[in-house]
Amino acid sequence: MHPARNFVALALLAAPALAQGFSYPNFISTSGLVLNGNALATGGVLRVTPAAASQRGSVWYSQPLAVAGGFTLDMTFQFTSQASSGADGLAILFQNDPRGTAALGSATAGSCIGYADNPAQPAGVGIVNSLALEIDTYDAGSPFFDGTGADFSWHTNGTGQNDARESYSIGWATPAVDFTNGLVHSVRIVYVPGSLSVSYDGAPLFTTPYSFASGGTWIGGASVGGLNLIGGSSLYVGVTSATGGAWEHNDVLSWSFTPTPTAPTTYCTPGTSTNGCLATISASANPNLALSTPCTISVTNVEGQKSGVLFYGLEALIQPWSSTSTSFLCVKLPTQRTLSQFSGGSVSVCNGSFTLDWNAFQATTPGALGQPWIAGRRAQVQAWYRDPPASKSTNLSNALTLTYLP
Ligand SMILES: [Ca+2]
Ligand SMILES: [Ca+2]
Repeated sequence: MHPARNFVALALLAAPALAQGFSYPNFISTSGLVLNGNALATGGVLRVTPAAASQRGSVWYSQPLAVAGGFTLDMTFQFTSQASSGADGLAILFQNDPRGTAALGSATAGSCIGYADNPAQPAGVGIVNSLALEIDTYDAGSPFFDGTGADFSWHTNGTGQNDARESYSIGWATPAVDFTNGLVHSVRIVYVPGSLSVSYDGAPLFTTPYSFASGGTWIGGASVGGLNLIGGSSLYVGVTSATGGAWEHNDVLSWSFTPTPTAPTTYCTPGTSTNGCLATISASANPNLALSTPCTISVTNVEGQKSGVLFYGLEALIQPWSSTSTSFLCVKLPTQRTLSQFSGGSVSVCNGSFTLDWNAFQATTPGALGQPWIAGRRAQVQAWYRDPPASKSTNLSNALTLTYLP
């Protein structure tokens, strides 16, 4: 097979699994998204509402996505062209409303941010059976009583119509750097059953107890129930916005959603050693922040009596090891090496192995790449070993993705 064609085919087959997730580095294409109301894509940006009075928009990924086992959602956003201090911000939504990908909240107040009912109006249209993270840019008075005009706030009303009144919040925080300053900011949501963690501009901001199954607690102290999930595990994921008598461009610049793998996953393909060995990597479980879950990495089917090393990076990037090698480098630089190892076993036989206690390495290597780890962060791990007759005198295993759990 032609080497270049071989590489392309392998790269396509071996890419990390992104099943049931999405990634939009920009919105030059909105393929896979459903835009409602005044939402539009312009210049590679998703403008959920434009800077004009009384706008309303929602954007949904077209398929329900698995949420129940945990996920990581990343978004970059920007508020510009503010009039009358700017309004009303964005809300990130998780919902199973009967309207599906047509769901859109009340038009009667910008403070509903495109998802909520307006309690001052009869016959509301708040998105039912939903959880919202407001990125709220407008400090409204009665009946909403926002905490501030620049806060994140989680809102839910269980299976009923969601509500933007602050009494329906289950947790909120105001970041030190105001997201209404016209600059691009980032938010990351990590959900593990029982907790919602929000990071802002790369630093942890606040964590809220919540489970889609059992709900949470409103800030006033009363309990609120969970949601009815699609097929018991999934919800529509989207973003909404609205403006009223004050306005701004409420823009999303990039957006991704990744369900948490319940187990470590592998990708890429092992190189074939001189004696036909295919070194294969695996791990016992994903690590957690407290390093309390054993995480043992094993590389088996290694050629016997070879020295090697396990190494890792923070992103996957699959590239040929050399033009004549059967191996691929599957980890993007920079990388972190662990200690050199010896494969044991017998000469010319595929019975060697390497092993790494991930937790022990992290605990005994302060400042190692990736530290301090945060929930949802991934490590891409691979093994390299000596094989003198081979191209570059070395070969590599396939690769492993670990995802940090809280
Ligand atoms: Ca508000
Ligand atoms: Ca609010």
